[in-house]
Amino acid sequence: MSKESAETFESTPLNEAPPASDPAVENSSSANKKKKKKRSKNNIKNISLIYPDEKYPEGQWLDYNLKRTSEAEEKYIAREQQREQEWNDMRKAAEIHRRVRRNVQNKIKADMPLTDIANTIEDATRKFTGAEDLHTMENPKSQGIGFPTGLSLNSCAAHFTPNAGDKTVLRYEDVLKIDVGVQVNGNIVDSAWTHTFDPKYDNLLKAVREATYTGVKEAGIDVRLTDIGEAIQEVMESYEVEIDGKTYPVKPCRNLCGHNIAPYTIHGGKSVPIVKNGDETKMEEGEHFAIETFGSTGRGFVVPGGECSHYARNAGVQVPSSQLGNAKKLLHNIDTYFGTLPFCRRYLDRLGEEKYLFSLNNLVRQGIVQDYPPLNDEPGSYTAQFEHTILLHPHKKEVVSKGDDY
Ligand code: HZT
Ligand code: MN
Ligand code: MN
Repeated sequence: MSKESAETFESTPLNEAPPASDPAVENSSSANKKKKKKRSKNNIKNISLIYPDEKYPEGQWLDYNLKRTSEAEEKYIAREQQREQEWNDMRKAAEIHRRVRRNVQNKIKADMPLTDIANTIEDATRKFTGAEDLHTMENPKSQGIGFPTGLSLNSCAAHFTPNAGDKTVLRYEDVLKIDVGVQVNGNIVDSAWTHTFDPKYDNLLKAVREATYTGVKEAGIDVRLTDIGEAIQEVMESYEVEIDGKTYPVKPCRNLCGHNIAPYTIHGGKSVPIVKNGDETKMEEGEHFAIETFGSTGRGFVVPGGECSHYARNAGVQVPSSQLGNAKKLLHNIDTYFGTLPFCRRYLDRLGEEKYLFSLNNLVRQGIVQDYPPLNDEPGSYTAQFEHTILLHPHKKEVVSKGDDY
């Protein structure tokens, strides 16, 4: 035994004396010897009587062999720390999301321009994350807006946000989906709700809120995506809504989905259906999912249409700069300020980009950038959405974006 370990051994009090109240102590006193002759000399009895609180002394603690620590153990510890960091980043983004939405919920009024609503949300996100000026940030992608604020009205279910000059004003009769993204180190919280002023839409909102909660309840490690869709569909279709004297069944928008979220990637490759679709792919431990459902008084099917505002760089598509022509500077700015995070035209305007539309369209045509046009159900219909981001921990799931509002 080495000198050091011998010292370690001696400094570790093993076989500590049992508690003073223990009968074993009394037993050893000579005064009691005659009196207690009938009791067992060796005090062998159920050990729980000696340790009534069931807390037993710890053994000797020794460090592992240094070599083993530096290999398997260190890798394990690093991965564990990275997971804790990721979860903490998600909780920071979620806390910001709750504060951003509380702020806009207190300000939203009929007759507000959608541009003002978007700026209220996005300015608050920039302040909370310390991402007010992308030009002076050391790492402009380290935290901030996760994706463009969705402000989709009525039959438009998703992916509308105003472009420059948009004059759309929110009206009392509108059904507005507000979809907000916050990211910290690329960990994106994606959560949305539906705002209405008129109580005539209450059953539509209730159907979709309950459908989303059902998706959250069904989600879990090893759960098949089609089974989540089936449960969502059943709840959604159990509702109807009467609007202006006409009764509508609430239909899921069957070609809209939830999705997993990977770092700096809003769509990680898995889609969570909101109808039974036969996809037997399973959710896995450690994944993050956006659980979102859309209900409609229309067809329950969306088509792309209208002016595009949302875009994102396609991950892994690299193109020689000789092929970029006029789009070279624009792509450089996209890579610098957004990477693979979705962005919108307003964010390019803010960076000082001008007359970029031709270049942007070229990048879309070449597959370097993906466009996400507005998604619309039939004209005159009403669509609603609720969405939460969940984390699949080993033994429980965390609805990280949950608030007291929804
Ligand atoms: C795309 C672009 C964005 C992801 C869902 C969604 C808003 O419809 C697989 C399933 C932001 C998000 C997305 F700018 N989309 N969640 N919140 N939109 S999606 C999709 O394209 S891909 C769903
Ligand atoms: Mn969303
Ligand atoms: Mn989403």
